[in-house]
Amino acid sequence: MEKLGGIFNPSSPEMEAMADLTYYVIAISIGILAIIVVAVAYIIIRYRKGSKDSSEPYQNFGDLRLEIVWTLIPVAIIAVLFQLTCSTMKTIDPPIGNEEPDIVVIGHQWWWEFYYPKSGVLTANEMHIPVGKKLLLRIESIDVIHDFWVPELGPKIDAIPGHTNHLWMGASEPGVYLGACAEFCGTQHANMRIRVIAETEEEFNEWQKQELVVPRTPRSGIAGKGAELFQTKACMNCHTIKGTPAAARIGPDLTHLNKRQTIGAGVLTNSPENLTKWLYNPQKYKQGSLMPNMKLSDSEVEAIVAYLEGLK
Ligand code: HEC
Ligand SMILES: [Cu+2]
Repeated sequence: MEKLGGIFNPSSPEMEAMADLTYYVIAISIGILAIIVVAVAYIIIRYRKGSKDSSEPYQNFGDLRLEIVWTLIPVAIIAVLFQLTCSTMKTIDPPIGNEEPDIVVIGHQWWWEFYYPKSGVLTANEMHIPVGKKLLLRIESIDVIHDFWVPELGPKIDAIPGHTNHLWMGASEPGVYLGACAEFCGTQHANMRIRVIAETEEEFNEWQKQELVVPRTPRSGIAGKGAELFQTKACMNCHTIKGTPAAARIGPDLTHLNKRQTIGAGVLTNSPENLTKWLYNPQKYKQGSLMPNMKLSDSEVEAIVAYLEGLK
């Protein structure tokens, strides 16, 4: 089940606090506007030309009591807004300490890397979280400034090279929450999508256990040929597949590629057909992507797809 919606469909305690604050501010502003509109309307009608008493209304200068009142009322309104803002910030702002994060988010042109330091899971573009938990995220960037934003779950937060930011992440309901990079970061900025997959604790633990399994490398058949090609066709210079010499992090970790719903940070759904298309020419689906066209032959693509499809 995919959930669409934005900041007005909050699905985490942090986002609920932010939405509440927005509603309070809007309600107070509408209240002020209503008082002013009514007062102006009354004066316009009461003192209009031709009315029973159209003489100049009474002019009142230097009334200390009135001046105190119209100073205190705005001060009180601002104090209320200030207090509401402070309590919201207390809910949404994570600690600025050296606490170990649950997930490290690393922005790359043009995809996201997710690392779970407590378990060692490394994955891309799709973040699994257990529902109802408050997780600490550390946001980083490897190249330029990106911005991590999943509107239903929390505020935007910049991913800045050489600097770390923190964010609380949690979801009240299971589901797939969509997000995207929210800071222009180059040609494929629009295709730098995020999927947060919130699942029950058991499902999450199962996923995490599967992610930590080192897949067996096929030695024979078409998949075996694919595994060999992966190491000889430069794929290994940019990608990691655990249990093989491929350990680079220029591109997404492919150890459990088959478990992901999309490829290319959301440009294609993950299927053997789409993986084939991607391998023939990633530039056709994500022009400017940092994965070059590898100019593979039909049989090479077929073998590599057979190999990658086996990576569950
Ligand atoms: C120069 C580095 C580089 C080389 C060489 C390279 N890739 Fe990639 N690859 C990337 C990058 C970067 C991405 C992410 C593209 C994006 O989403 O913008 C990627 C994405 C992928 C994806 C999609 C993964 C996902 O989760 O979205 C697959 C599959 C893939 N590469 C397979 C291969 C194979 C197979 C080869 C060898 C034939 C290869 N790559 C060679 C850099 C490289
Ligand atoms: Cu970006």
